[in-house]
Amino acid sequence: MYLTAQSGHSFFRTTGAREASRLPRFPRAGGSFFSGIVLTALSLLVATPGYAVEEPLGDGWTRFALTGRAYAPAEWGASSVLESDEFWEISRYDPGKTLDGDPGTAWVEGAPGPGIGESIVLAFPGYPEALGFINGYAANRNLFLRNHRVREFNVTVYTALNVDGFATEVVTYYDARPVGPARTIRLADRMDPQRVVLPVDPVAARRAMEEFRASPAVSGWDFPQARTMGVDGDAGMPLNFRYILRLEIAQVYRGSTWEDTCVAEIWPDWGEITEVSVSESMRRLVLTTADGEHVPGYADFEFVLTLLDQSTDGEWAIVIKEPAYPGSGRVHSEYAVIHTPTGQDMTAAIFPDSASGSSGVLPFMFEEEAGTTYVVYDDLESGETLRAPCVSPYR
Ligand SMILES: [Ca+2]
Repeated sequence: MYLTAQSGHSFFRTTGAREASRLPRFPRAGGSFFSGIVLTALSLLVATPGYAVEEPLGDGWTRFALTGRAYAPAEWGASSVLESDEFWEISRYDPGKTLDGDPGTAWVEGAPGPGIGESIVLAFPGYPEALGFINGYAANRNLFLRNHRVREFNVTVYTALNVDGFATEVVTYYDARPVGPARTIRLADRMDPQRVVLPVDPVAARRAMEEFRASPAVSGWDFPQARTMGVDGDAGMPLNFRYILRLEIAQVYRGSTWEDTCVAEIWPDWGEITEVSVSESMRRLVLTTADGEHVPGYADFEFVLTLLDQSTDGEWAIVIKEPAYPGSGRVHSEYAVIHTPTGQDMTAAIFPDSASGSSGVLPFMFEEEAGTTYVVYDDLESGETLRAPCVSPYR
């Protein structure tokens, strides 16, 4: 809608050893003055998906341009991405790969060398107590060791807002102010999941958000987007508030082969989830945290959701999915077991041996025993009532 020229990325970035061996589809920058003009024009027409174009606006404001999808717990972007010169498609190393529930895919920065100073940016509607990480290129041990892993991130927390509609078809823009200076977190050099506490604690972050909302700039509609649009509070335009975490690579564990730093997965630890509910549209699960924030749990826009049960800790939910658009070919109701912090449908992983997949079982409640959550289900073939342990995407 308010399309502005994106800066800060280039199709001609040198993107590490793996990339260097590939034939570029376009001449490199500087090779021809003319091609530079043509490609600059192209870059304005085609927004590159998955980029945080971070733009300082002065007066303490930074603007982020972030991508999202309905079922992800955060919106995302990155300062660079390997193989992002193919701008008509999303790179297989897009930062969104840290939010896909698949440890076999990763964000890979695209700067020369180990990517010190490159950043991944995540925007959350609530403030997580900690972040979960799967470090490195974790598809297998060999790839993990051959690529760099993150040793330290410098983390800056921002309070941010977006005037509803201040976006393109690809990115949403957030005007943000930092909550204090960047502070360092350290990750372990291992492939299995790790939990890292954030340098700004949830109490301080929420207080900063309250102050941000009440500040003269925000409450008086004197922030960059409002000034650009020439609107004030009387226009009745909704504001979307986010906590933005900017994770800048400060140090790496060196890989043996490639000069590429990778992160396979990042997910929010919301702390205690007190309630799982279905949104008014009936397409999403909404989680309520202990602090009363509402954060995304799961969404599938092809289905209407009904909540059957949730685990005591709110980490698991059973939903019935009924086709939202009858006649689209998907006529059967489905039962799904959802891991709510990551928004992942784990049904297939929990019932891998069922002859007809998830349609051969009827999960209906949770049980907890010795710290493990079990889903209780009817096996439609045998008629038995059985239970299976819930399998987290990261264990
Ligand atoms: Ca991944």
